[in-house]
Amino acid sequence: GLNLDDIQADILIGMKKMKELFYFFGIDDVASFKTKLATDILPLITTTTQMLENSTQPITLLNIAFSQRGLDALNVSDSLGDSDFSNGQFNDATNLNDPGTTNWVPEFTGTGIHGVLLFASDSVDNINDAVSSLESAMGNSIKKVYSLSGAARPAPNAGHEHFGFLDGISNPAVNGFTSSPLPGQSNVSAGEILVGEDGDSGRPDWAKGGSFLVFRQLKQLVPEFNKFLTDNPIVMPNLTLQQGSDLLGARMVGRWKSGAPVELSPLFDDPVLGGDRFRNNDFTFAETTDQSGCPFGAHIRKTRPRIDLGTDDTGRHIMRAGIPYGPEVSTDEATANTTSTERGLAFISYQSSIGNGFKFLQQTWANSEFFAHGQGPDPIIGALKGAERDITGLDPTDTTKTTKLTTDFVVSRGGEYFFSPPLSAISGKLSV
Ligand code: N7H
Repeated sequence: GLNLDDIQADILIGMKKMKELFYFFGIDDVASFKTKLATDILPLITTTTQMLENSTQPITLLNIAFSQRGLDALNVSDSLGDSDFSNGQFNDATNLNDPGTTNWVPEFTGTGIHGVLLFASDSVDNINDAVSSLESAMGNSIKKVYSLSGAARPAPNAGHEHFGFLDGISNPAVNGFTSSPLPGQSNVSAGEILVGEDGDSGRPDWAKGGSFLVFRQLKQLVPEFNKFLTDNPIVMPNLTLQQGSDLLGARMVGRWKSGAPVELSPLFDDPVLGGDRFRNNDFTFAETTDQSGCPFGAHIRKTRPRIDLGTDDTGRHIMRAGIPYGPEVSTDEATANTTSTERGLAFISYQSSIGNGFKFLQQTWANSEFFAHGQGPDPIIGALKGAERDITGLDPTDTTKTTKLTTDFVVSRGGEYFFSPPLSAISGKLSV
């Protein structure tokens, strides 16, 4: 079975707290860092076992992950067997169809990021306390290169991402970990998320129970997205203009803001359904050419096609653990329909293979104009290097109609590929 004392907390459960800080660091003094990794960081790392009960969670949760450059700095020469990880995300920007790297956070384009510390807690004060005490313990062995603060949105939008949609609904159930999968949840072998576990092979022994962590800072143009919906309501006799705009947004995502799937509630939101975890994921997609349920191109259909591929056993599952960053839309921004302060999603996914997980979903599914029904790219995250995205199927009254998206409402600001090691590697291989 899985050794839950050895697996970091964020991977299988997610360090779900109101606040999270991503602290990207470089290693300056390797010998000193190795010593302190074992003595000062290891005791603070939150395990999956600890995460299972509120009573065993520390005030501030901590996880750590390393980039390939970080492993190189630590003189770890074993290959983890993942070429995307080894090459780093900056070298993947073109493959991912990012609109160039001028939008990238400069620190993600350089070579200075060796690792990331993930701090999560109920308050920013708690996190700041944990950061300063860790910084003083680490002394000059590391330096901060960049950081990003994430926060759940204020009530009543906690749990919703910045476009307004409930997030964190659909993550896979992991064999040997998830005791009672929810209706409609995918079931994956542990090796689809964790390296060296059932279904995954070819890794060094010390990596078993670890997982590749994909970090992406995804800027969201919220006022622009809202304006697009307002300008392009789906016109149906029984809908007001506002309802028509809401319907377009729901069909782009595949869910209403409450989380209710459009496949089950095609024309109007159903907040009771959206909030019911026993029902809100319990569906598959019907092969209707009229796309009267969920559009072929909707974000959740692109990223998890369910029956579209004939089986859900696709080997293309990720565990998502992101959190919003940036402030709420201001009145000025809403009035001007223009973003002036950056906000978005600090996207995190865990998988045992970046090429089968995040990268496959982004590159082969979301960006593709033809997968799975030839409807164009994903209207939320699909990218064509900044070019116009033409999508059919969003208007249920005429599925041949092309919706032209001249703006990317989600813009990559880059990120990095990391490996989240098991605790036994933190005390062993990485610190000796
Ligand atoms: Fe997505 N959104 O608000 O529109 N996503 N996503 N995502 N996403 C999901 O099911 C969103 C991104 C997946 O199992 C929901 O938990 C936004 C990337 C997958 O049915 C919503 C951004 C990738 C699923 C959003 C973003 C994915 C999923 C429904 C960027 C991978 C589960 C809530 C800013 C490459 C599909 C839920 C399933 C769900 C949104 C990014 C993948 C609301 C705004 C980059 C696999």
